[in-house]
Amino acid sequence: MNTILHGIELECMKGDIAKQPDMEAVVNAANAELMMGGGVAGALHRAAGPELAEAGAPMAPIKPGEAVLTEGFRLPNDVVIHCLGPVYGKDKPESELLQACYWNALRQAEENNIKSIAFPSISTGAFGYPVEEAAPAAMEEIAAQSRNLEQVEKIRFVLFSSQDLKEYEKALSRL
Ligand code: AR6
Repeated sequence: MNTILHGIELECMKGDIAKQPDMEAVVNAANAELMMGGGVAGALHRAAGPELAEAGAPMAPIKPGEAVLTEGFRLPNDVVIHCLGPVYGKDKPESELLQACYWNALRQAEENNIKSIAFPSISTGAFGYPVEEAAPAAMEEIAAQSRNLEQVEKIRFVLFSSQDLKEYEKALSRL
């Protein structure tokens, strides 16, 4: 599903965040230490190689809502933007911290002249954020920021399951 909003192409698709060769940046659903993990962090670190964790180490730990940038190493992307999402039920207020991830990731992209960025569904795996709440929060923040973007031209959500894809498409269609 594709939409243009304020001149920005917004897309939702099912797929693997580590296999997005046409995007300049991919976003990692990171841990605070910026180390290898499960889910998205596992897929990205495995594909990028050990240099990804070495590059992140000097910037760790990061706090919920923050985003930092490294190069992509063996990934097909120039850069990885690492976001620490909130742990649902622990890091509060969850929706503000989740939206801060998207805001900070887009700010990093803008500062680094990045034209295309792919996001996973931050916090909805190990961190337990219900996808039906996370999807509209993420999409509303992207929509709010889209009018301020000068470098970013394309934003993609890469969802792992059909159910997650459905939730993000629903949120996109409501914008
Ligand atoms: N591509 C796209 N989406 C994926 C992939 C993939 N390869 N793998 C999983 N997902 P999670 P979080 C989906 O747990 O909740 C890590 O271990 C997954 O189904 O990766 O922010 C870190 O080290 C879910 O919908 O991120 C942290 O400790 C979504 O991506 C912690 O988990 C996010 O799941 C971060 O937890």
